[in-house]
Amino acid sequence: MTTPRVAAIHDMSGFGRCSLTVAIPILSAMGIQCCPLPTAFLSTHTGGFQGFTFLDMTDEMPKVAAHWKSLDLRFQAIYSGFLGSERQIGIVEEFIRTFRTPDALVVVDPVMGDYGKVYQTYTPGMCAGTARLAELADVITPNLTEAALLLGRPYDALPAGEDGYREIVERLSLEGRRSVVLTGAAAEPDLTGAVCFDAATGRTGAVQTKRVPRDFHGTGDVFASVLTGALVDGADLFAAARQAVEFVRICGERTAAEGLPMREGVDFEPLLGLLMARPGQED
Ligand code: PXL
Repeated sequence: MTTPRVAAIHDMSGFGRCSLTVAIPILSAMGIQCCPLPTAFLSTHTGGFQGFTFLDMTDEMPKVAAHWKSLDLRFQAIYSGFLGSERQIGIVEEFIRTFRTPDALVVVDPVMGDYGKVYQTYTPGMCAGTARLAELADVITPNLTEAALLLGRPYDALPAGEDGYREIVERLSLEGRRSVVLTGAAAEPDLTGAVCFDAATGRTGAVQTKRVPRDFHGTGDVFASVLTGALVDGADLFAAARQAVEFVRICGERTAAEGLPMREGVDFEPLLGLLMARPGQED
């Protein structure tokens, strides 16, 4: 069997563990070739650092896509995340239209914000564009902030609790046409995880684990990367979400024990070996 290939369209932040510095090692550990299409190069991510550099890669992206097309490259999945400009929305849409095949999976992580706040570099136009881009996805992985933006509702007015989260994922499914994995969704106070709608079966349900009582930067990227890898590996949506939920929990427990600052992300590198054995795979 040939090694599956994923086109990963995210920024590269040199320090802080998110986006490509998370997606490349995680997908590789899961036995998947990750082909990065960087949207921007930053010295650090934008959450908790001042004075970060930002090199916009917008002009480079169509050239990379054209070269890949000329090589007749095929991808088992296209996985997008943090974008660097409003113009990139159309470029990523075009990339999906060009490289999508009937068997390929399109995962759009509609990265826009967290904890009720939009990220510093995300303009209202980028948020509107992200919602449009997400319409092309087979699977989206919003957190609660991004779900509120996609639904056009105030963050504080979102329905809560498991029933509320079920309502959110069903509303975000575009009448059942796309799968939705809502992250950071706690069905009970001591738990956290995801609430999912699976377009393949029409089933909605919660995938929960013990909550680590601390927040970390970049866990959305760790989650979506494991989820994408597991889906490419043939897991169904709930099994893939279980693997992602458990890996993020284990990373969080280790990082909390070490007392790392939030902005450094989760200390996942020493745990990559677990992805070869896959926690939660038995579900
Ligand atoms: O984890 C999302 C993310 C990705 N990339 C960059 C970010 C953020 C969140 O702040 O700043 C550059």
